[in-house]
Amino acid sequence: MGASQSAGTEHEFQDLADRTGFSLEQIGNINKRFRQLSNNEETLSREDLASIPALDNNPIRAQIINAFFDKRNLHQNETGTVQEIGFEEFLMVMTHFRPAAMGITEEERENLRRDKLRFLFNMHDTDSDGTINLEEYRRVVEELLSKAGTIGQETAKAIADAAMLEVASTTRGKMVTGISLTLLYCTTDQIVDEVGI
Ligand SMILES: [Ca+2]
Repeated sequence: MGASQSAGTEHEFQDLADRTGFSLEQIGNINKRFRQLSNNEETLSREDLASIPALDNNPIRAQIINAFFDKRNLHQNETGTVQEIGFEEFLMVMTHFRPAAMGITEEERENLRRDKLRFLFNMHDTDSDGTINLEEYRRVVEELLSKAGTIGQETAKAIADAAMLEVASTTRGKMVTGISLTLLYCTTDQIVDEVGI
């Protein structure tokens, strides 16, 4: 019984490794973490992720959690959200954080970078309309600065407005994919640390 079960898992993991680019060892570790977070259930809810203590002080905690339930990140070519995710979906979201493997081509590296930027962009394009408007951008800046302590909300708003004004002068008030969000690029590594993979 045990043997056939583990053979099935091995086969599944190999299939997932082929599809995601993760190694079998990485998939095993992510699976262990998934089971821990879901209390050994088949699916994971927002509440399960909200229980990660390392996320408590993260200014964009809510967006990080939402990102795991956002269909755009689940490679489903759809918008909207799901209530719960299974291991495969959890892994699909984690592919956005996959470190670049040794010996990949320049083109592959560029694709990975774009993928991460798209993920971050989606995180802040909360109404999924493909652009980040002033209101969404203000929220990003306010949240990122909210833990700085000495910076008040009005200051954060002024910083966001000034940055958006600069973008608006060339793009009519709407930010196109990737622009200025490069500054948030480091966030993906932080997410990996905090989710504990
Ligand atoms: Ca939007």
